[in-house]
Amino acid sequence: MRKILVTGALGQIGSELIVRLRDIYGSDNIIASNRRIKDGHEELIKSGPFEIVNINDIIQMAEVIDRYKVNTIINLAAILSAVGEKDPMACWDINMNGLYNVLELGRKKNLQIFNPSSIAAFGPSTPPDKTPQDTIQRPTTMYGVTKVAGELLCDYYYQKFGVDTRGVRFPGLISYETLPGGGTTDYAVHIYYDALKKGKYTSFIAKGTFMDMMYMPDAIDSIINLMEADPSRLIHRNAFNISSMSFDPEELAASIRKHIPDFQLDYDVDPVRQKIADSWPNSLDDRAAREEWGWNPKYNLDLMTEDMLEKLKIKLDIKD
Ligand code: AKB
Repeated sequence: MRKILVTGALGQIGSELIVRLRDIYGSDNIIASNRRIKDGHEELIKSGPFEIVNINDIIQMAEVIDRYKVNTIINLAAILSAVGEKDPMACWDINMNGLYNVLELGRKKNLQIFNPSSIAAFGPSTPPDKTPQDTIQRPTTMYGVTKVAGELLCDYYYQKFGVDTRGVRFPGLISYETLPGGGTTDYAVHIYYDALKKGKYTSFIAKGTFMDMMYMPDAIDSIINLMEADPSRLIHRNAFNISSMSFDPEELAASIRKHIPDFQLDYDVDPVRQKIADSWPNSLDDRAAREEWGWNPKYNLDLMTEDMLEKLKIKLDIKD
C-alpha cells in the first residue's frame, strides 16, 4: 500500500493532485504538507492528514515520514522561474538543498521519489522546435539551473544508490483551482480569469511567443502514470519531455473568442519574463514518454478552453 507525502501540497499542482491521490489510494494514505497554511485550502486540509513541512528541515521531514510510514514522496515544493529571478539564492536553497534532503531521505528510508523538472531546464542554445528528449541544456535562469541539476541529481541517486527516482519536464500548467505562483507561463492562466471578469486581458508575454502548455488533469495523470509505470520499461526516469499543446497569446485568445466573441487582447510586455520565455523551447518532442510509459494527453487547446471557462464561471459565480 502506498503512503505518499506530497510537499508543496497547497500549490497549483498539489491542491488538485491531493484530491486525485486521496480518491485512488485512500485519504489516510496521502499526507499533504506545505511550509505554511494558506487561505482557501481549508477543505483540502480537513480531507486527510496535513502537516507543516519545510523541505529544508530534514529532521522535521524525517519525523513525518517515520510517523506516517511514508514510502513515496512527491516533491512539489519549489520556487518558479519569475520569482526565482527576483531571489536566485532562495530559489537554489529550496529547489536544490530541499531536493537533496528529499533524496537523502529516499536513500536512507528506501522511498520512491517523484521530482518535477520543467521546460525551463532548456536554454537559448537548445533546438527550439520539437526539442529532443536528450539535447543541449544550458538554461539562463536560476530556476532552470536548479531543474537541470535536479534531473542529474535524481539520476545520480538512482544509478549510485538505487533510489527509485522519477520525473517529467512540465510545460506551463493551466488550471482553475489554485493560481500558479510566480512563473513565466502564468499569463495563460490569468487570461481566462480576465476574459470572464473583464472581457479583456493585457499580456505580459509578447505575440508570437510559443511555449508548451498543458491542462492540469493531464499533468496529474502524468505523475500518477509515471509513478505506477513498470520500471523495467523506463530508460530516462527523471526528465521525460511531456507536451500536449503549444500556442502563443494570439492562438489562446482565438480559442477564447469561440466562447467570448468580443474578447480583447493587448500587450504590455514584461522584459524579464519575456527574456525567460524567449530562452525556452517552442515545443517539445515527447515520444520517449509515449513509448516508455504510455503518455497520452487528453486535452488540446480548444477542449481545455471549453472546460476552463465552464469551471471558472462556476468558481467566480459569473452568470451568462
Ligand atoms: C514557470 O513558468 O516558471 C513554470 C514552468 C514552465 O516551469 N510554469
